[in-house]
Amino acid sequence: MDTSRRDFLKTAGGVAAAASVIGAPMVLSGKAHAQAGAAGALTVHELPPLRYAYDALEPYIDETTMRIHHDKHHAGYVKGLNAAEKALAEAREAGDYSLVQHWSRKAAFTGGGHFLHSMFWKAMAPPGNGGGGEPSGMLADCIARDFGSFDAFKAHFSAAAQGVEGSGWGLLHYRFLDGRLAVRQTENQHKLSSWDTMPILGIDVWEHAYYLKYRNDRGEYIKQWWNVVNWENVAANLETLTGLHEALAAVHPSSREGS
Ligand code: MN3
Repeated sequence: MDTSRRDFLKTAGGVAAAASVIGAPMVLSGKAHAQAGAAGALTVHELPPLRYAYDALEPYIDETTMRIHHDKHHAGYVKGLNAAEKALAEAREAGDYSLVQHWSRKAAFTGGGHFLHSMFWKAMAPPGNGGGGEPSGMLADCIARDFGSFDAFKAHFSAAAQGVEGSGWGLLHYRFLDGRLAVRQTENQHKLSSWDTMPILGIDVWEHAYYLKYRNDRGEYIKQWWNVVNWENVAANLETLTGLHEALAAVHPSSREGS
């Protein structure tokens, strides 16, 4: 990688690319970053709007579930994350860290929820109009390389999602260590996290994601969800992360030892 590209990735461009994975507001432009650093101002997290109508994923995901899920659950995580970060800022100001464990846990839970839901909405599209089908290009090649076939990947991912104990997510990660894809689970929004990966696709398997339509049949929900997966978005996420690979490997030197 040439120097100019590396510098680009280290500064605003790299942050913009990382933010684009989940469609979060671009809060770290150079200017905003300088202001935040100088004044100690906090990011105000906001609920990202859906890119399609609430009923656009019918018949696979029903309108009522989408309304409650986006407008209530996701909004709640955004509110909770803002509250947690505010409380931690106030703790610093007061020099009182008696509740630091509580608010750190809240920040991880609500921050995980905000991140994963932001990714989730973008990784779905109306069936037959961006949703469903199979991936192509580099994403398809990586899936074939790392799972053997698309069908084998689907089976592995579905089983991981089905097997989440309680509330959580089935996730497809990009791993910075070796540039491979890996299927993982997370419990709640953050537990079982690893530090060498970043998700590019996830299915929410909390009961609030499917119970109104599928009742207790999580397996049927997972089976039907494939009809709304937006592979173009997943491919864009992969492309963004592969573009950041060298910069991220530089941050974590162990990932370079084998290369
Ligand atoms: Mn959810």
